[in-house]
Amino acid sequence: MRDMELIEGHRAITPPEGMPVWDVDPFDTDILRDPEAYYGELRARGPVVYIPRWSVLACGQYETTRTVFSDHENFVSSRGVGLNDFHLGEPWRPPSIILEVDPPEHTRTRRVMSRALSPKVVKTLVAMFAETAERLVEELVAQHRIEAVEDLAERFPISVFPPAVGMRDVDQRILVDYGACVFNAMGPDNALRRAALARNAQIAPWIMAACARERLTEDGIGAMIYADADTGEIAADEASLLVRSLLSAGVDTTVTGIGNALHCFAANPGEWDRLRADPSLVRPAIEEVLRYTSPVHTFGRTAGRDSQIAGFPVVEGTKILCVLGAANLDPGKWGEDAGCFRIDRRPMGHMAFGAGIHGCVGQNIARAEMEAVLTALARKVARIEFDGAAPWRPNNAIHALDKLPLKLIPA
Ligand code: OVM
Repeated sequence: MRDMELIEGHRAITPPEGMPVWDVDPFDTDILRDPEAYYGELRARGPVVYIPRWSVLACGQYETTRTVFSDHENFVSSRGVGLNDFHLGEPWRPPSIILEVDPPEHTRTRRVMSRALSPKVVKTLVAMFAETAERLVEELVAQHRIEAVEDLAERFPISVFPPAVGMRDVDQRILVDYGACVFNAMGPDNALRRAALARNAQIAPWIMAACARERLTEDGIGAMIYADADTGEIAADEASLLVRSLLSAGVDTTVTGIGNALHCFAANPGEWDRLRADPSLVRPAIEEVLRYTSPVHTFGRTAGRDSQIAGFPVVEGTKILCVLGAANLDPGKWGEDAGCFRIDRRPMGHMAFGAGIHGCVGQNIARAEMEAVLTALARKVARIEFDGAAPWRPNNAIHALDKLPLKLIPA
């Protein structure tokens, strides 16, 4: 251990006995822009592979990915879910006290967040979500041609989520960019991560200030979290960090989910017709969007002790990339048409929200946002057509569109 070699701030490992070795950079911008071939090859090479470029393991087959991701006892989050091992170096920001912790620390903060984002709370927001979506979609349909990333995918969550949290002043650019920073920071020290961290120097102070109790309304999700500081369930500085988690994980992800949904339907007009013919398919349609174009494509874990993956030995300190995007397209799980977007698939057990004790705590609110947007669109828009190139935006952990020029054909 004394002369342990580090790479990307984690323990450099030797290839585990018998494990396939793949000389690839999963964070190469070409792969991040168009990952499907990489996903397929990752799954084809085996349940787990060793990637020398970053001295990490990676899995993309559904079963193994799910097993590793939900095994919080062997594969911990407290050492960071990116490539840096928090045991061996300073994290780039004070760690999240819900994402980057293990039980027992995780249990208390998770309980507070679960309550603040419970189905009961989400229910109180759906009318506001629906009205906002109706108004926004009406305006955009009148416009006819839109740049759907900024005009809709970003604008909708920014119009509803920060107000739901209780934020009084909202800045679309800062909030969306902060999410991009957090997710790019999970990757290696590449150009994406460097740019994100440089940008974060300006953003982080704004974000932390926005998390203070006196900046929040008394009736929002943020106030609910602070109320748990009054009872002593958490400390006041923990409340502000949990509000930071809302802003870290709750904006860029839903922006991406909505943008990706629009892309799915522009590319599959027959599925749009089906949704319009039967609006009760909106919920399964959302799950299929999440499976087919998972907003979070890759998330890491660290082996907290010597263990095994798919029968191969894994030493303590090993970083494992769980490629959720690959698992969600695995024909071994979803069948030979895994690569088809079908809104009636009902893809039970998809990995877009993760799995296990760290499974997305905001998934109910995320679904509610997507439902509001798709429902309003299904009522008012007969066809969603591409109106130019729709390139993807490379990010070390998020699979999002950079631009999405669309024509909305009114119903
Ligand atoms: C957090 C956090 C940040 C990014 C993602 C996430 C998907 C959580 O700060 O707690 O979960």
